[in-house]
Amino acid sequence: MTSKRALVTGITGQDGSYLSEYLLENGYEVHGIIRRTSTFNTDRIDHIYEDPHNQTARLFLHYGDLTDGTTLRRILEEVQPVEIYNLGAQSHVRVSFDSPEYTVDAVGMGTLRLLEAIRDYQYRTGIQVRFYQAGSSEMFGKVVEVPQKETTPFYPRSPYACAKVYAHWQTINYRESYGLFACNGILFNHESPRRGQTFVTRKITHALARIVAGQQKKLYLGNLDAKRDWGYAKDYVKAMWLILQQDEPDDYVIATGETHSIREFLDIAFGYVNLDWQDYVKFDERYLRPAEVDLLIGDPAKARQKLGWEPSIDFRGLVHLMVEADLKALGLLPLARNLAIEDIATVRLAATAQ
Ligand code: NAP
Ligand code: F7E
Repeated sequence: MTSKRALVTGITGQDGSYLSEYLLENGYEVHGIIRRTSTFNTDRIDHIYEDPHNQTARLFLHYGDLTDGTTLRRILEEVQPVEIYNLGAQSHVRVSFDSPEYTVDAVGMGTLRLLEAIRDYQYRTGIQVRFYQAGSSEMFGKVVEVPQKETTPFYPRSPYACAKVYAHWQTINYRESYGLFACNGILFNHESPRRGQTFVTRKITHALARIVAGQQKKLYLGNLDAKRDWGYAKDYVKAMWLILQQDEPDDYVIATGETHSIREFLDIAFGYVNLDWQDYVKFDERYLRPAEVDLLIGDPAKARQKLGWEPSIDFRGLVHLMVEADLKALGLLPLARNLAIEDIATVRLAATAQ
């Protein structure tokens, strides 16, 4: 058994999958907590999963849930990790207004259950466990300072964000009360081709590819004026790891320092295939939130200085990367760029016929 053993909640999510890849590349044994579902939910990690009977296997999965404290304790005892990354969450802000109790249980109480389990485990064994809490820029909500940094006061505007604030302060509380090596990453929006399809960036790029392929005619969206600081998920999981490698536990904002509206995202995405998004995008009020977060822009100065962390890709590059991945998934790359939509359909037919 390697001494570099990590436990990841939310391993089947966007970040969990990239983080697991990164940890495996860096010699870790990775243990992930997955939820039992009636259909498979491991698509994002299937490519790194190996039969546990193989001597070479270094990724192991355990059934559990952040709402089930007994199981979390059992897994902690069994795995004996040196690092825990708490990425599990009902992470959709709009959905948190529909299911506030469940969201707060998984996000807020789930974090407390893990911290309590670690506290007892550390007290009993004397083994130090480093803990990473997946905090969110949503905690800044109705922002009181621009750009937002580690010291900016929180003003959460959704059940999800309120639960993340609770988890943030519990993480600090356990650090100060019991000497846990517990850290908060305050991560601004980060996206990728693995982003869930109900988040706005992926919803756009996925729909765009389907429009180009002739499989969809319209895209229904909510508020296009909100501004977000969007980075690339692969860069952000590296920051999580760096946070746990420091001499002292601390909290860090991870962001690009740039902000863009949904309209700008649409301009670049549809522009990639020479389409005007206004011809396709329609408004649907069901995608509005009872309270919106209008503007987020982070100041990553502390992360740059202390962690040596930098984003590797700019906004335009991120949008292109996501558009290309969705076009590719439908067999529309590299042929789609700079063609009229009628020509793309023809070229695609030709390409699939080859
Ligand atoms: P995601 O794609 O939605 O993944 C969430 C993960 O949590 C999935 O593996 C999901 O499992 C799991 N999960 C949900 N409910 C759970 C429960 N009750 N018990 C155990 N696991 C549960 O989210 P993400 O984008 O990777 O984000 C990772 C973390 O960072 C989340 O905590 C999120 O709130 C936070 N965050 C994300 C961003 C961002 O921009 N992506 C920014 C700041 C913070 P299933 O696959 O079974 O659903
Ligand atoms: O919305 C607007 C929406 O759902 C972004 C999560 O990872 O990042 C994410 O939360 C903006 C909002 O992400 C649609 O109103 C318009 O202003 O992609 P989103 P989010 O709410 O910023 C933070 C940092 C997290 O921590 C969260 O876990 O886009 N918007 N029309 C729309 N949003 C969605 N989802 N769908 C629409 O049709």
